[in-house]
Amino acid sequence: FMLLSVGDGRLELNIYSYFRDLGRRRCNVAAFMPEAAGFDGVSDRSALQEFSVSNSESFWAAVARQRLSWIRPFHTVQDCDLSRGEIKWFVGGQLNVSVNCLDRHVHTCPERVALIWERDESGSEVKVTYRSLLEMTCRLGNLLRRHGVKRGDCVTIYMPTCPLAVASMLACARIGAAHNVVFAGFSAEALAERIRDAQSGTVITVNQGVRGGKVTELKKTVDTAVQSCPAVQQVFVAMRTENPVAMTARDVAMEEEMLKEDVVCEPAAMDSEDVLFLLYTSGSTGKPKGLVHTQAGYLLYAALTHRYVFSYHDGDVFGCVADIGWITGHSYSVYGPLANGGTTVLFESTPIYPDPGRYWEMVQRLKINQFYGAPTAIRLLLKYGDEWVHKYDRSTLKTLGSVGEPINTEAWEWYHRVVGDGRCPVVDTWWQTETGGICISPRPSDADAEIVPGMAMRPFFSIKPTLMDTEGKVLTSNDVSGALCIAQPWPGMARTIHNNHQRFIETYCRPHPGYFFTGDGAYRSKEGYYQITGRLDDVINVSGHRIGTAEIEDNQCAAVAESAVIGYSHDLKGQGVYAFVVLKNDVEVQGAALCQQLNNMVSKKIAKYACPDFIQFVQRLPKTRSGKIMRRVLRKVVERDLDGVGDLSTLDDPTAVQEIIQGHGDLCGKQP
Ligand code: 6R9
Repeated sequence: FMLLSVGDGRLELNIYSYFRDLGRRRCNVAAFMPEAAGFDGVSDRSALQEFSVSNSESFWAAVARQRLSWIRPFHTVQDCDLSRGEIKWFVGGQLNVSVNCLDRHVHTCPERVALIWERDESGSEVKVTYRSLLEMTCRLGNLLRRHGVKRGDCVTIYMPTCPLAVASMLACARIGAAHNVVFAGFSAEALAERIRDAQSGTVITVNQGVRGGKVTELKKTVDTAVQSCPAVQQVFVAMRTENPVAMTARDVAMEEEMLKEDVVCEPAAMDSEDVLFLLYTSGSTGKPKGLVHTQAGYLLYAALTHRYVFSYHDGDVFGCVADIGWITGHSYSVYGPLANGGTTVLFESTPIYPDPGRYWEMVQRLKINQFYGAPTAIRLLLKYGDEWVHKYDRSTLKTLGSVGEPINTEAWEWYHRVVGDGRCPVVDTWWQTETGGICISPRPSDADAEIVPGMAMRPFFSIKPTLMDTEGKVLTSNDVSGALCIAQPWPGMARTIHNNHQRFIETYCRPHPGYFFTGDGAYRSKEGYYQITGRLDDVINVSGHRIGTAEIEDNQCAAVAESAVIGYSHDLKGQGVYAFVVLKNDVEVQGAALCQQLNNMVSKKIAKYACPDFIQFVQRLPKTRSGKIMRRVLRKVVERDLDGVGDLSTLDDPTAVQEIIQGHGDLCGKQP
């Protein structure tokens, strides 16, 4: 270099800047992700992305060694066959998830805050350090063990979002039991169905829940549920409020008993592919499916996406406002942040309690750096106006995230401009219970890389999205729409459906052999960015909650002969529920009373959010000659797109449609 610089000044300058840039790029990418230093030919971020896709094994092996703490190293990075639904990662490795989420941080920074519990009662947050969360987890692990919970057992958790719920999840992980968190808004019947399907012998709950200032009787709901779950031997009851509840011989006062336990609990050495948890979600049949996630791959994927999608750094306060009953709460309130040694907020309340400033007052008080929420809440808050946001200091915010459903441009712009003062990148993150963690999101990408409103845009490391046409052929060009598949396995993906591997294969592997089929449709723009267009199956998404139309239709009401439920676009909720109901011959229509009765049934069987917004009584449903209900036709009627109804010649009785159009007009004239 010195020699070259003699004589030709220009050459010196060029060569100097060449080496400087090279050094900087290398340095940058390794500073961004230390593992990258060991990847051949990876000198910038786009090369890193390409490397992760075309050398996914080397990529994940390096990340797994660097970011997880192993009891025994793995000998095989992956052993997968997507066409048979066989997925294994980090084979031969052993680790303990709770050790990865707690002990290793306790060694380096015991007093760091792990959880900030944002209780329903605003301004009464509780901070839990890593040391005390480990202690809580160990006591609980010992308590479960003393009560006979063994490695491989499944524990159902029916609790609001709170530190004891997190400790319960981690205690299961510590002793090698699987957890099955059921959203505390679900009814006794829905809970019972999930307890039975999971073959769970132990339930953990609280005396009462508190949300939006209202008390819910969670223990009573569990009492009702377990009446139809003969396998349940014990129910641990924590006290969320001071009100005593009736206890039976089966019940154990959790906090009291925890105090008697040791604060040290030997962690079980788990195989990478042992089950970490089941989580039920809706599919297109009446029966919810228990997706199974395993230890190492899930944890690693949650941790890496949390770190890179949100640009989470040490010391940041991460505020995911999802309930722990959903996958978002699992991956981004609990496992991702804790694996990264982060500080995570557990949000127990609602966006409008005590008023529509709740989120932003919380951001100010807790100094939140990354805020992760749902479009439905953003749309709701937008309607209350900007003042509720402006009242509070949001200068700590660095990244805003959105998840659960498509975010419309208006909501996106408001989130970006008003909440983030135009300073913070908004990441619209696409993923599913099945994917374990975020798969498509605008970040990570270069700091100045464009972000298009309402688009998830870019695949995460190693994710290879593929669009299929209606014939199942791969669409290779841009500016096309198709069925969204993922072309190669990644560590975070679900491994099976509990007790029903056949359904797993049929739902995700069979539609496009060799690919994982997501059930969503997507558009790939001219630039190659992805935009999710919605479900292709009979699943609707109400305020970010998945419900199968069949689950609602499955209600056994004596007056109903048959029904068809569809989703329609709804201002606030994203999608609303519209039910077409055919009554039995001898039933006299008592419109309002019957509607009330049907609504009660749905909220009893599933949850309140699944109740139809509209119930239209009809004489018959449009069907094909083979007897299949033509939902497409019903959707078009509700969307008032009569031209789009299309060819009705395959219908058994085309006049049914006329009657439905008429009835829809009458109903929607009456109901708002
Ligand atoms: C994480 C979660 C998954 C379904 C998914 C899709 C919809 C999620 C989205 C999105 C558009 C986004 N979805 N994120 N649609 N844009 N950013 O929500 O999991 O409850 O299993 O729902 O939600 O339809 O298939 P889950």
